[in-house]
Amino acid sequence: MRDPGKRKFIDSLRVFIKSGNGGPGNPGTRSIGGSGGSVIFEGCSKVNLRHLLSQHPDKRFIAGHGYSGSRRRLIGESGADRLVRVPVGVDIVTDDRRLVGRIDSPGQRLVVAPGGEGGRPSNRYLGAVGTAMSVRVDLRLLADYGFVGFPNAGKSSLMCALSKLKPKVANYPFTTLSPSIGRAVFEDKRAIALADLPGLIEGAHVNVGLGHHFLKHVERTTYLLFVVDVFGFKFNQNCPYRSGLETILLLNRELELYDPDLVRKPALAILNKIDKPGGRDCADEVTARLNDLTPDSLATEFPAEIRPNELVKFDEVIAVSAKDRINTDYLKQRLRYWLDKRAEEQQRERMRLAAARLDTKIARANQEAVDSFV
Ligand SMILES: Nc1nc2c(ncn2[C@@H]2O[C@H](COP(=O)(O)OP(=O)(O)OP(=O)(O)O)[C@@H](O)[C@H]2O)c(=O)[nH]1
Ligand SMILES: [Mg+2]
Repeated sequence: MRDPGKRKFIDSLRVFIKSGNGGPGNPGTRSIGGSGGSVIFEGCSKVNLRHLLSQHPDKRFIAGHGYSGSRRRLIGESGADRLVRVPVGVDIVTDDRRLVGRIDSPGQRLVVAPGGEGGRPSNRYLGAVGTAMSVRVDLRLLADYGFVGFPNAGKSSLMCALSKLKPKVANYPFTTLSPSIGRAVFEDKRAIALADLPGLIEGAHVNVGLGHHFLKHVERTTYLLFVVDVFGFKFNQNCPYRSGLETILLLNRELELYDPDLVRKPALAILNKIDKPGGRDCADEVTARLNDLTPDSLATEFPAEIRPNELVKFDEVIAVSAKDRINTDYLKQRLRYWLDKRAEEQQRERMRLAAARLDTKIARANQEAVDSFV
Protein backbone atom coordinates (compact mmCIF):
# COMPACT_ATOMS: atom_id res chain seq x y z
CA MET A 1 0.00 0.00 0.00
CA ARG A 2 1.35 3.45 -0.76
CA ASP A 3 1.84 6.05 1.87
CA PRO A 4 -1.24 8.31 1.90
CA GLY A 5 0.98 11.12 3.19
CA LYS A 6 2.72 11.55 -0.15
CA ARG A 7 -0.07 13.46 -1.82
CA LYS A 8 0.88 15.77 -4.64
CA PHE A 9 -2.47 17.46 -4.88
CA ILE A 10 -2.86 20.35 -2.46
CA ASP A 11 -6.40 20.97 -1.30
CA SER A 12 -5.64 22.82 1.91
CA LEU A 13 -3.09 25.46 2.76
CA ARG A 14 -2.51 27.17 6.09
CA VAL A 15 -1.35 30.76 5.78
CA PHE A 16 -0.49 33.55 8.17
CA ILE A 17 -2.24 36.87 7.63
CA LYS A 18 -1.91 40.19 9.36
CA SER A 19 -3.78 43.37 8.69
CA GLY A 20 -2.15 46.75 9.28
CA ASN A 21 -2.40 48.78 12.47
CA GLY A 22 -4.36 52.03 12.35
CA GLY A 23 -2.02 55.04 12.18
CA PRO A 24 -1.86 57.27 15.28
CA GLY A 25 -3.89 60.45 15.35
CA ASN A 26 -2.91 63.66 17.04
CA PRO A 27 -5.09 65.00 19.85
CA GLY A 28 -3.32 68.37 19.64
CA THR A 29 -4.28 68.98 16.04
CA ARG A 30 -7.33 66.65 16.27
CA SER A 31 -6.05 64.83 13.21
CA ILE A 32 -7.10 61.24 12.65
CA GLY A 33 -4.77 58.35 11.81
CA GLY A 34 -5.22 56.43 8.56
CA SER A 35 -6.79 52.99 8.85
CA GLY A 36 -4.59 49.92 8.50
CA GLY A 37 -4.65 47.94 5.26
CA SER A 38 -6.87 44.83 5.16
CA VAL A 39 -6.00 41.34 4.00
CA ILE A 40 -8.48 40.57 1.25
CA PHE A 41 -8.94 37.21 -0.49
CA GLU A 42 -10.14 37.25 -4.08
CA GLY A 43 -11.41 34.30 -6.15
CA CYS A 44 -9.41 33.68 -9.31
CA SER A 45 -10.11 30.84 -11.72
CA LYS A 46 -6.50 30.73 -12.94
CA VAL A 47 -4.78 29.87 -9.68
CA ASN A 48 -4.65 26.72 -7.61
CA LEU A 49 -3.23 26.20 -4.15
CA ARG A 50 0.01 24.82 -5.60
CA HIS A 51 0.53 28.15 -7.44
CA LEU A 52 -0.23 30.08 -4.30
CA LEU A 53 2.34 28.06 -2.39
CA SER A 54 5.03 28.32 -5.06
CA GLN A 55 4.58 32.08 -5.37
CA HIS A 56 4.47 32.62 -1.61
CA PRO A 57 6.56 29.85 -0.04
CA ASP A 58 6.62 31.67 3.31
CA LYS A 59 2.78 31.67 3.30
CA ARG A 60 2.64 35.11 4.94
CA PHE A 61 0.39 37.92 3.78
CA ILE A 62 0.80 41.20 5.58
CA ALA A 63 -1.00 44.47 4.88
CA GLY A 64 0.49 47.94 5.46
CA HIS A 65 0.02 50.11 8.56
CA GLY A 66 -2.03 53.29 8.38
CA TYR A 67 -0.11 56.60 8.42
CA SER A 68 -0.34 59.16 11.16
CA GLY A 69 -2.52 62.21 10.93
CA SER A 70 -0.78 65.58 11.25
CA ARG A 71 -1.44 69.29 11.21
CA ARG A 72 -0.98 69.31 7.43
CA ARG A 73 -2.88 66.11 6.82
CA LEU A 74 -5.94 65.92 9.05
CA ILE A 75 -6.77 62.36 8.03
CA GLY A 76 -3.71 60.11 7.67
CA GLU A 77 -3.27 57.96 4.60
CA SER A 78 -4.61 54.38 4.80
CA GLY A 79 -2.22 51.44 4.81
CA ALA A 80 -1.97 49.32 1.65
CA ASP A 81 -4.38 46.38 1.43
CA ARG A 82 -2.92 42.95 0.76
CA LEU A 83 -4.79 41.09 -1.96
CA VAL A 84 -4.44 37.31 -1.97
CA ARG A 85 -5.66 35.50 -5.09
CA VAL A 86 -7.14 32.12 -4.16
CA PRO A 87 -8.84 29.43 -6.25
CA VAL A 88 -12.59 29.54 -6.66
CA GLY A 89 -14.43 27.08 -4.38
CA VAL A 90 -12.53 27.57 -1.16
CA ASP A 91 -13.54 27.92 2.46
CA ILE A 92 -11.49 30.18 4.69
CA VAL A 93 -11.37 28.54 8.11
CA THR A 94 -9.66 29.60 11.35
CA ASP A 95 -7.58 27.23 13.48
CA ASP A 96 -10.54 26.75 15.81
CA ARG A 97 -12.60 25.68 12.75
CA ARG A 98 -14.68 28.84 12.48
CA LEU A 99 -15.74 29.52 8.92
CA VAL A 100 -14.67 33.05 8.00
CA GLY A 101 -16.27 32.86 4.57
CA ARG A 102 -16.46 31.14 1.22
CA ILE A 103 -15.26 32.16 -2.19
CA ASP A 104 -17.48 30.73 -4.88
CA SER A 105 -16.90 32.87 -7.95
CA PRO A 106 -14.06 34.60 -9.78
CA GLY A 107 -13.62 38.20 -8.66
CA GLN A 108 -15.50 37.64 -5.39
CA ARG A 109 -13.69 39.38 -2.54
CA LEU A 110 -13.66 38.60 1.13
CA VAL A 111 -12.07 40.79 3.80
CA VAL A 112 -10.48 38.15 6.00
CA ALA A 113 -8.56 40.48 8.31
CA PRO A 114 -9.87 44.06 8.40
CA GLY A 115 -7.30 46.78 9.00
CA GLY A 116 -7.13 48.48 12.40
CA GLU A 117 -9.07 51.70 12.84
CA GLY A 118 -7.03 54.88 12.59
CA GLY A 119 -6.25 56.86 15.78
CA ARG A 120 -9.27 58.93 16.83
CA PRO A 121 -10.96 60.04 20.05
CA SER A 122 -12.65 56.63 20.54
CA ASN A 123 -9.24 54.91 20.76
CA ARG A 124 -7.50 57.86 22.41
CA TYR A 125 -5.79 58.69 19.11
CA LEU A 126 -3.64 55.55 19.39
CA GLY A 127 -4.97 53.63 16.40
CA ALA A 128 -6.26 50.05 16.72
CA VAL A 129 -3.86 47.18 16.14
CA GLY A 130 -4.46 44.98 13.12
CA THR A 131 -5.56 41.35 13.27
CA ALA A 132 -2.94 38.62 13.08
CA MET A 133 -4.02 35.02 12.63
CA SER A 134 -3.49 31.82 10.75
CA VAL A 135 -6.25 30.60 8.47
CA ARG A 136 -6.69 27.55 6.30
CA VAL A 137 -7.66 27.91 2.68
CA ASP A 138 -9.68 24.73 2.08
CA LEU A 139 -10.55 23.73 -1.44
CA ARG A 140 -13.87 22.06 -2.15
CA LEU A 141 -14.15 20.55 -5.60
CA LEU A 142 -17.19 21.29 -7.67
CA ALA A 143 -18.67 18.43 -9.65
CA ASP A 144 -22.09 17.14 -10.63
CA TYR A 145 -21.37 13.68 -9.25
CA GLY A 146 -18.95 12.76 -6.47
CA PHE A 147 -17.89 9.10 -6.23
CA VAL A 148 -18.02 7.68 -2.73
CA GLY A 149 -16.97 4.13 -2.02
CA PHE A 150 -14.61 1.88 -0.17
CA PRO A 151 -11.18 1.21 -1.68
CA ASN A 152 -11.03 -1.22 -4.63
CA ALA A 153 -14.74 -0.82 -5.43
CA GLY A 154 -13.87 0.30 -8.95
CA LYS A 155 -14.44 4.07 -8.70
CA SER A 156 -11.45 4.91 -10.86
CA SER A 157 -12.33 2.13 -13.30
CA LEU A 158 -15.78 3.68 -13.58
CA MET A 159 -14.22 7.08 -14.22
CA CYS A 160 -12.22 5.48 -17.08
CA ALA A 161 -15.43 3.98 -18.50
CA LEU A 162 -17.39 7.23 -18.36
CA SER A 163 -14.81 9.86 -19.27
CA LYS A 164 -11.52 10.33 -21.07
CA LEU A 165 -9.69 10.61 -17.77
CA LYS A 166 -7.40 7.68 -17.05
CA PRO A 167 -6.81 7.59 -13.30
CA LYS A 168 -4.65 4.82 -11.96
CA VAL A 169 -6.50 1.55 -11.41
CA ALA A 170 -4.95 -1.22 -9.32
CA ASN A 171 -5.85 -4.09 -7.13
CA TYR A 172 -4.82 -2.58 -3.81
CA PRO A 173 -6.60 -0.16 -1.47
CA PHE A 174 -5.89 3.57 -1.74
CA THR A 175 -4.70 3.49 -5.32
CA THR A 176 -6.32 6.90 -5.67
CA LEU A 177 -4.69 9.35 -3.28
CA SER A 178 -6.08 12.61 -4.51
CA PRO A 179 -9.35 13.69 -6.09
CA SER A 180 -9.60 14.17 -9.83
CA ILE A 181 -12.32 15.59 -12.00
CA GLY A 182 -13.34 13.92 -15.26
CA ARG A 183 -16.03 14.84 -17.74
CA ALA A 184 -18.64 12.54 -19.24
CA VAL A 185 -19.23 14.12 -22.64
CA PHE A 186 -22.35 13.50 -24.72
CA GLU A 187 -22.90 13.66 -28.49
CA ASP A 188 -24.50 17.10 -28.23
CA LYS A 189 -21.32 18.29 -26.40
CA ARG A 190 -23.05 18.48 -23.05
CA ALA A 191 -20.57 17.53 -20.31
CA ILE A 192 -21.16 16.31 -16.78
CA ALA A 193 -18.39 16.69 -14.21
CA LEU A 194 -17.47 13.62 -12.18
CA ALA A 195 -15.18 13.60 -9.14
CA ASP A 196 -13.19 10.44 -8.44
CA LEU A 197 -12.24 10.46 -4.78
CA PRO A 198 -9.96 8.33 -2.63
CA GLY A 199 -11.66 5.38 -0.96
CA LEU A 200 -13.29 5.72 2.43
CA ILE A 201 -13.06 3.11 5.15
CA GLU A 202 -14.95 2.54 8.37
CA GLY A 203 -14.05 5.35 10.73
CA ALA A 204 -13.45 7.84 7.91
CA HIS A 205 -15.49 10.42 9.84
CA VAL A 206 -12.86 10.36 12.61
CA ASN A 207 -10.09 10.54 10.05
CA VAL A 208 -9.26 6.86 9.71
CA GLY A 209 -7.57 6.07 6.40
CA LEU A 210 -7.53 9.07 4.13
CA GLY A 211 -10.42 10.06 6.32
CA HIS A 212 -12.81 12.92 6.12
CA HIS A 213 -10.13 15.00 4.48
CA PHE A 214 -11.81 14.14 1.21
CA LEU A 215 -15.39 14.02 2.39
CA LYS A 216 -15.55 17.80 2.22
CA HIS A 217 -15.35 17.51 -1.56
CA VAL A 218 -18.71 15.79 -1.78
CA GLU A 219 -20.35 18.66 0.09
CA ARG A 220 -20.41 20.68 -3.11
CA THR A 221 -21.30 17.96 -5.60
CA THR A 222 -24.92 17.89 -6.72
CA TYR A 223 -25.26 14.12 -6.57
CA LEU A 224 -23.53 11.38 -4.65
CA LEU A 225 -22.58 8.29 -6.60
CA PHE A 226 -22.16 5.37 -4.21
CA VAL A 227 -19.87 2.85 -5.91
CA VAL A 228 -19.64 -0.59 -4.32
CA ASP A 229 -18.25 -3.97 -5.21
CA VAL A 230 -21.45 -6.00 -5.48
CA PHE A 231 -19.72 -8.86 -3.65
CA GLY A 232 -18.72 -6.63 -0.75
CA PHE A 233 -15.45 -5.62 0.79
CA LYS A 234 -12.87 -6.64 3.38
CA PHE A 235 -10.24 -4.03 4.09
CA ASN A 236 -7.70 -6.34 5.75
CA GLN A 237 -7.49 -9.52 7.78
CA ASN A 238 -8.38 -7.72 11.00
CA CYS A 239 -11.52 -6.12 9.58
CA PRO A 240 -14.83 -7.93 9.17
CA TYR A 241 -16.11 -8.82 5.71
CA ARG A 242 -18.95 -6.53 4.63
CA SER A 243 -21.44 -7.59 1.96
CA GLY A 244 -22.44 -5.29 -0.90
CA LEU A 245 -25.53 -4.13 0.97
CA GLU A 246 -23.63 -3.65 4.24
CA THR A 247 -21.04 -1.62 2.34
CA ILE A 248 -23.75 0.75 1.20
CA LEU A 249 -25.08 1.10 4.74
CA LEU A 250 -21.59 1.71 6.09
CA LEU A 251 -20.92 4.40 3.52
CA ASN A 252 -24.28 5.94 4.42
CA ARG A 253 -23.24 5.87 8.07
CA GLU A 254 -19.80 7.38 7.49
CA LEU A 255 -21.31 10.26 5.53
CA GLU A 256 -23.94 10.83 8.20
CA LEU A 257 -21.39 10.88 11.00
CA TYR A 258 -19.36 13.40 9.06
CA ASP A 259 -22.32 15.62 8.23
CA PRO A 260 -26.00 14.60 8.57
CA ASP A 261 -26.94 16.90 5.66
CA LEU A 262 -24.86 14.82 3.26
CA VAL A 263 -27.25 11.87 3.42
CA ARG A 264 -30.12 14.08 2.25
CA LYS A 265 -28.33 14.77 -0.99
CA PRO A 266 -29.67 13.10 -4.10
CA ALA A 267 -27.82 9.86 -4.73
CA LEU A 268 -27.49 6.87 -7.05
CA ALA A 269 -26.11 3.47 -6.05
CA ILE A 270 -23.79 1.68 -8.45
CA LEU A 271 -23.24 -2.05 -7.95
CA ASN A 272 -19.98 -2.81 -9.73
CA LYS A 273 -18.21 -5.98 -10.89
CA ILE A 274 -21.28 -7.81 -12.19
CA ASP A 275 -18.99 -9.49 -14.78
CA LYS A 276 -17.75 -11.81 -12.03
CA PRO A 277 -19.44 -15.23 -11.80
CA GLY A 278 -22.81 -14.83 -10.07
CA GLY A 279 -22.48 -11.03 -10.25
CA ARG A 280 -25.84 -10.35 -11.87
CA ASP A 281 -27.76 -12.51 -9.40
CA CYS A 282 -25.95 -10.91 -6.53
CA ALA A 283 -26.79 -7.45 -7.93
CA ASP A 284 -30.47 -8.40 -8.25
CA GLU A 285 -30.52 -9.51 -4.63
CA VAL A 286 -28.76 -6.37 -3.32
CA THR A 287 -31.09 -4.16 -5.39
CA ALA A 288 -34.20 -5.92 -4.08
CA ARG A 289 -33.04 -5.75 -0.47
CA LEU A 290 -32.01 -2.12 -0.81
CA ASN A 291 -35.38 -1.18 -2.28
CA ASP A 292 -37.20 -3.05 0.51
CA LEU A 293 -35.20 -1.49 3.30
CA THR A 294 -37.22 0.46 5.86
CA PRO A 295 -36.12 2.02 9.16
CA ASP A 296 -37.83 -0.92 10.96
CA SER A 297 -36.21 -3.67 8.92
CA LEU A 298 -32.89 -1.87 9.24
CA ALA A 299 -33.11 -2.02 13.04
CA THR A 300 -33.88 -5.74 13.12
CA GLU A 301 -31.60 -6.99 10.35
CA PHE A 302 -28.34 -5.11 10.88
CA PRO A 303 -26.01 -4.62 13.86
CA ALA A 304 -25.84 -1.16 15.40
CA GLU A 305 -22.26 -0.51 14.26
CA ILE A 306 -23.23 -0.41 10.61
CA ARG A 307 -26.68 1.14 10.97
CA PRO A 308 -27.20 4.72 9.82
CA ASN A 309 -29.88 6.82 11.51
CA GLU A 310 -31.22 8.12 8.25
CA LEU A 311 -31.18 6.13 5.03
CA VAL A 312 -29.97 7.74 1.84
CA LYS A 313 -32.81 7.67 -0.70
CA PHE A 314 -31.34 6.38 -3.94
CA ASP A 315 -33.07 7.60 -7.06
CA GLU A 316 -31.87 4.46 -8.84
CA VAL A 317 -29.72 1.41 -8.23
CA ILE A 318 -27.69 0.48 -11.31
CA ALA A 319 -25.62 -2.68 -11.78
CA VAL A 320 -22.55 -2.36 -14.01
CA SER A 321 -19.16 -3.76 -14.81
CA ALA A 322 -16.71 -0.91 -15.15
CA LYS A 323 -14.05 -3.32 -16.35
CA ASP A 324 -16.06 -5.00 -19.13
CA ARG A 325 -18.18 -1.89 -19.82
CA ILE A 326 -21.45 -3.68 -19.07
CA ASN A 327 -24.29 -1.15 -18.61
CA THR A 328 -21.86 1.78 -18.44
CA ASP A 329 -23.45 3.52 -21.45
CA TYR A 330 -26.82 3.19 -19.75
CA LEU A 331 -25.32 4.60 -16.57
CA LYS A 332 -23.94 7.58 -18.48
CA GLN A 333 -27.40 8.36 -19.87
CA ARG A 334 -28.94 8.03 -16.43
CA LEU A 335 -26.38 10.41 -14.94
CA ARG A 336 -27.67 13.02 -17.33
CA TYR A 337 -31.31 12.10 -16.87
CA TRP A 338 -31.24 12.43 -13.07
CA LEU A 339 -29.24 15.63 -13.09
CA ASP A 340 -31.67 17.25 -15.53
CA LYS A 341 -34.69 15.95 -13.62
CA ARG A 342 -33.34 17.40 -10.39
CA ALA A 343 -32.64 20.77 -12.08
CA GLU A 344 -36.20 20.86 -13.50
CA GLU A 345 -37.67 20.08 -10.09
CA GLN A 346 -35.64 22.85 -8.51
CA GLN A 347 -36.76 25.27 -11.20
CA ARG A 348 -40.41 24.30 -10.66
CA GLU A 349 -39.99 24.72 -6.91
CA ARG A 350 -38.46 28.20 -7.40
CA MET A 351 -41.38 29.18 -9.63
CA ARG A 352 -43.88 27.80 -7.12
CA LEU A 353 -42.31 29.85 -4.33
CA ALA A 354 -42.24 32.97 -6.51
CA ALA A 355 -45.95 32.48 -7.40
CA ALA A 356 -46.82 31.96 -3.71
CA ARG A 357 -44.97 35.19 -2.80
CA LEU A 358 -46.85 37.06 -5.53
CA ASP A 359 -50.21 35.66 -4.33
CA THR A 360 -49.45 36.87 -0.79
CA LYS A 361 -48.58 40.35 -2.09
CA ILE A 362 -51.76 40.55 -4.18
CA ALA A 363 -53.93 39.38 -1.25
CA ARG A 364 -52.28 41.98 1.02
CA ALA A 365 -52.80 44.76 -1.55
CA ASN A 366 -56.47 43.74 -1.98
CA GLN A 367 -56.98 43.74 1.76
CA GLU A 368 -55.38 47.19 2.05
CA ALA A 369 -57.67 48.50 -0.70
CA VAL A 370 -60.73 47.10 1.07
CA ASP A 371 -59.57 48.52 4.43
CA SER A 372 -58.98 52.00 2.99
CA PHE A 373 -62.40 51.97 1.32
CA VAL A 374 -64.16 51.00 4.56
N1 LIG B 1 -13.95 -7.99 -12.22
C1 LIG B 1 -13.97 -6.67 -12.14
N2 LIG B 1 -12.94 -6.01 -11.57
C2 LIG B 1 -13.02 -4.65 -11.51
C3 LIG B 1 -14.12 -3.91 -12.00
N3 LIG B 1 -13.90 -2.60 -11.78
C4 LIG B 1 -12.71 -2.53 -11.18
N4 LIG B 1 -12.16 -3.75 -11.01
C5 LIG B 1 -10.87 -4.08 -10.43
O1 LIG B 1 -10.88 -3.72 -9.05
C6 LIG B 1 -9.61 -3.22 -8.65
C7 LIG B 1 -9.77 -1.83 -8.07
O2 LIG B 1 -10.23 -0.94 -9.07
P1 LIG B 1 -10.08 0.66 -8.93
O3 LIG B 1 -10.84 1.24 -10.07
O4 LIG B 1 -8.67 1.02 -8.76
O5 LIG B 1 -10.86 0.86 -7.56
P2 LIG B 1 -11.04 2.21 -6.72
O6 LIG B 1 -12.40 2.17 -6.14
O7 LIG B 1 -10.71 3.39 -7.55
O8 LIG B 1 -9.97 2.00 -5.57
P3 LIG B 1 -9.23 3.11 -4.66
O9 LIG B 1 -8.65 4.13 -5.56
O10 LIG B 1 -8.21 2.32 -3.95
O11 LIG B 1 -10.27 3.67 -3.73
C8 LIG B 1 -8.74 -3.24 -9.91
O12 LIG B 1 -7.97 -4.43 -9.90
C9 LIG B 1 -9.75 -3.27 -11.05
O13 LIG B 1 -9.24 -3.90 -12.21
C10 LIG B 1 -15.19 -4.65 -12.60
O14 LIG B 1 -16.19 -4.12 -13.08
N5 LIG B 1 -15.05 -6.02 -12.64
MG1 LIG C 1 -9.30 4.81 -7.34
